[in-house]
Amino acid sequence: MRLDLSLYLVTDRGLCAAHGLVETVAAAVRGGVTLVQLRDKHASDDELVDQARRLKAVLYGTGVPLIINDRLEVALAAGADGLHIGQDDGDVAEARAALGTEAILGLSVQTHDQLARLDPTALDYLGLGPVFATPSKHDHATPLGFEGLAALVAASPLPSVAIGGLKAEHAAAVRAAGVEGLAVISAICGQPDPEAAARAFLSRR
Ligand code: TZP
Ligand code: MG
Repeated sequence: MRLDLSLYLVTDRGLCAAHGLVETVAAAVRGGVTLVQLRDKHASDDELVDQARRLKAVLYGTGVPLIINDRLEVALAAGADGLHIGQDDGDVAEARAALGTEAILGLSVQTHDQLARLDPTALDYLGLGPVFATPSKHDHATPLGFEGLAALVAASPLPSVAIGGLKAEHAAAVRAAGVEGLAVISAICGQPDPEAAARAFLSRR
């Protein structure tokens, strides 16, 4: 599946609850989201596989890939298009070996040290952040700001998305830092009209 990082929706159970997970994702994709990550730190593997299957059904035919956060077993069981892992979520090479060469594999990166240590041949993209402090991730690293983001992008061996506190009005400045796209939770999931919220990001590119 083609990897288009332009607008990456990351789901959150609480924030998606207003419209429901599946309808939130469907609306966001109508609004132009190009990639979807199912992220739920609390769901059991079985619950997550079930949610992933429902999201796959709604994404079918759209060309928008479904990525699973953290849980390799869930990504494999649900037949998802890929996996996104953090620095403490296990080994990139092992994940690649299990997923195969066709799957999309992304890694979160917060520092230059982490950039220097990663193996770009095993990965498809990087998530760089947080750009700003955000209540959507409680244990996030020190925010990079636009300048920190630009420095990290300049050193990145792979295409990247920025994440963390991003709103539509940040789209131009974030892209100017050199990333391929923006990843967002609350600016789409938590909005009264997720379709319009997604569209607002793309009208400001
Ligand atoms: N990783 C770094 S910040 C973040 C994640 C998952 C949360 C982003 O959420 P929001 O609501 O777009 O700030
Ligand atoms: Mg993680």
